Amino acid sequence: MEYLRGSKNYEERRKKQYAILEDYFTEKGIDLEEVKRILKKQVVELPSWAVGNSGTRYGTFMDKGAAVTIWDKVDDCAEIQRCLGVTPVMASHVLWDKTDDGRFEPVREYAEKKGMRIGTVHPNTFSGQEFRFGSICSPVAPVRESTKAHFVDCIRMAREMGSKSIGMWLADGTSYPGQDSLAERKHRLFEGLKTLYDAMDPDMTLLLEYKPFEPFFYTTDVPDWGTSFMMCRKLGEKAKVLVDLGHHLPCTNIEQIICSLLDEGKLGGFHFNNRRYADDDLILGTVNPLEIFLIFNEIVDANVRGLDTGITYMLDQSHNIENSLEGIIYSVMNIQTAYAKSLLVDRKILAAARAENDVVVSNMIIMDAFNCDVEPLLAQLRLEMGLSDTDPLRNHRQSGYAQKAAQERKAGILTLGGGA
Ligand code: PSV
Ligand code: MN
Repeated sequence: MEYLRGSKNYEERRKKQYAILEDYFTEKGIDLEEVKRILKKQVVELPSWAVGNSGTRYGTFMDKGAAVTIWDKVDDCAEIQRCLGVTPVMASHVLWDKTDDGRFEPVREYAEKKGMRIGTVHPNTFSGQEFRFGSICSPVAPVRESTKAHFVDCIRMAREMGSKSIGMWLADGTSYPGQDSLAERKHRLFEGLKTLYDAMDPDMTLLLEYKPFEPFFYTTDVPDWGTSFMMCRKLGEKAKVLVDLGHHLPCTNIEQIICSLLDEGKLGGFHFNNRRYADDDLILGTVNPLEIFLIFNEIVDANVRGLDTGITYMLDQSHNIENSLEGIIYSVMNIQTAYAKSLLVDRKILAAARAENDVVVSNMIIMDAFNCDVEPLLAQLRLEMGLSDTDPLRNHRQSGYAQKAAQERKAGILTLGGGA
């Protein structure tokens, strides 16, 4: 289907709109050159586990040509990068990213050939019979020991792939009161994480994820940002909190969590997804783009205050009814839209309004930026980045990549059941 964005007039209009935007923001003292410079530097890691056929625990709808092997996944991520220019990194999940001989240097070499590198490596502590009562928090000592050995092996894989970060999500928890000693589980948690932390190279970072429930429903061993923060603080400098948007209870104010973690120098990264209900993992920003904008607004605010944020941005999604590559491209576009808008907040006038406790105008200033149409700015950005089309989705659709993959690849399921 040819959407309006395909027409030549639309592109021409965009150029004129960009000139108007530039004029408007220059008058406000906001330099669009600087805004573009920041946007060009942003890097979003693509989840290897999102590009194949994946689904929910109820089933998987198949797309012909979806990635099956790790090599297909690198190819798909390189195609996404060709269209977006800000996604030269593929995050890896050791559960699904396998090589025939267990060696991972070839993955690094293959990725490099494709203009990509490997980002955050995610250990597996949830898929396997041994994890019935947890992994490092399990009351079963041999399971704790084999999980620690797995951690050490994950560091080897990360080294071989040239990755500098480990993304740790523990499925551990209990389902019933009385099932296990919560205090002992907390101690086991720290001991297990310490093994992982100590095995890391000095230039590696541990990103510790939290989640309030699932697959266990009475307690989760790392249920919230406070627990993750506490563990990271005890572990040391190289450990930081990973915020997966889906892992919050309804009404949680995520931007406030972001602000606090940034202020404490402990925000490590994001797993972005749509977050309508827990781990829904759908296209980011399709239901509540305001939330994404407000999160970026806190990041920009921290930067303006001189904090070194150094955040690892990742997607953690699993596309069920939409085509994966298209869902991912659209998600990154939504990230860029939110980031661009947050860079347009008139912070000088906002400070003045706040000084007068003018709550209505303060909010209006924020919303003015949110309501600004940044498409002409992003189109200009993509032109300057040398992308072959200002619309990444159109770029992908017109490339013939999907049709070629459908002809060349064998059909297969990457993940069985359970969305990411
Ligand atoms: C768990 O729900 C999670 O968010 C963790 O990041 C996992 O590693 C990922 O999804 C894939 O299952
Ligand atoms: Mn996640």
